[in-house]
Amino acid sequence: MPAYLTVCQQQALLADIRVVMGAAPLFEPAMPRTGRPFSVRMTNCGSLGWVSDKGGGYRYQATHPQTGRPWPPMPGMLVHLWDDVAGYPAGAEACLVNYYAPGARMGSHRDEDEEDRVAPVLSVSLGDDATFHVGGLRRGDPKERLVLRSGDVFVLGGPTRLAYHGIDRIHAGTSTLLAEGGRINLTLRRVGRP
Ligand code: MD3
Ligand code: FE
Repeated sequence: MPAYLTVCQQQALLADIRVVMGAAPLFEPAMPRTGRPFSVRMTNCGSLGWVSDKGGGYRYQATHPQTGRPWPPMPGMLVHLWDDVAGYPAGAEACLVNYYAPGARMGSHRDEDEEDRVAPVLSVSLGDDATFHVGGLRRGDPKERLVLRSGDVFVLGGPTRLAYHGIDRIHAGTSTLLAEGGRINLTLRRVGRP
């Protein structure tokens, strides 16, 4: 849903996310086994958050990996967004906040750490444009590329829910929403089966 959020709504949502990042600072996730750091920094809000590190691998947990505190609550705007567009009877449990500085990227992967694969994943883009790719259920399947812009909301449901996808690059300087530049992506997820 291109330009689903007005600039005013993007600013209000960003203010809420700044509060989240104040309580739950961005951390540097790392690959399982190798410990290689991601170029994307992350935090979460909601009852569960997605984390990854060398020893523990990909997982959802109720607390911040560095502060040990529970994740801050999901802002009301995101609760309402999920209720308006997810078309799912149960609420989102996790909102993963990804911060891409210019130059950061996210390699092709599938979101498969959720027990509930029926609920959609909902993505909100804030800040600089990004080139996004989505393929099929196999890594080698042909990929489609599109640009995600600030205010776009993407609903990943049905067969696309388990498709390979990633972020190829951030187009620095294409938005003034974030004073520091770069891009924030929010993904709202249902983790457990209702
Ligand atoms: C397609 N984030 O956090 S959001 C992720 O822009 C992630 O930060 C990207 O991939 C980002 O896991 C892409 C759009 C998105 C999210 C989930 C999907 C696309 C998807 C699940 C299946 C297929
Ligand atoms: Fe993903």
